[in-house]
Amino acid sequence: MERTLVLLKPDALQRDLVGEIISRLERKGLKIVGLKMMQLSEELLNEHYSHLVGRPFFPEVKSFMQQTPVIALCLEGTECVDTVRLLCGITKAREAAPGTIRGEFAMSVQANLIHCSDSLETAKAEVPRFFQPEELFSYDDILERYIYNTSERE
Ligand code: IDP
Ligand code: MG
Repeated sequence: MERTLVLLKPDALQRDLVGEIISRLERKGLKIVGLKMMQLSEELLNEHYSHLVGRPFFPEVKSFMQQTPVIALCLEGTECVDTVRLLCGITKAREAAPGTIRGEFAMSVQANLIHCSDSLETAKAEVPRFFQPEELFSYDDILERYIYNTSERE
């Protein structure tokens, strides 16, 4: 099954939205297979946001992402990369669709509460960037047969 990386950004911690956001992901039916708090280094951010290097706002984004530790999650589910992107909403939070995490709780382009991998290829690079193999868990989800039908579960 697909896995995707989620980061709850410093604004989520400062605004006491960690539980709300994790709860939404959990209730959707996504399986938590990794979860930890970590302080992001300059080096890790340069790699993680390499597509933003050279953009005028990049130094501020990096400083923002280091203001507090972040919560990193690895989620598992059928086609979960796209699903989690849909739940998050677009980057510019004040225009994100109602019902999405950014659309419900944020106004900013920068402080938009959550990061999630943007494609399966990106997720495959991002999950091992943030989690060691022993920090990821496989376990039976007893509700899985109610979350997916048989053909969706491979
Ligand atoms: P995404 O988080 O929706 O995938 P990206 O374009 O990958 O968006 O940008 C990564 C993060 O960089 C954004 O979530 C946001 O925090 C920040 N960012 C992106 N564009 C801007 C901008 O124009 N101004 C300020 N911050 C930005
Ligand atoms: Mg992105």
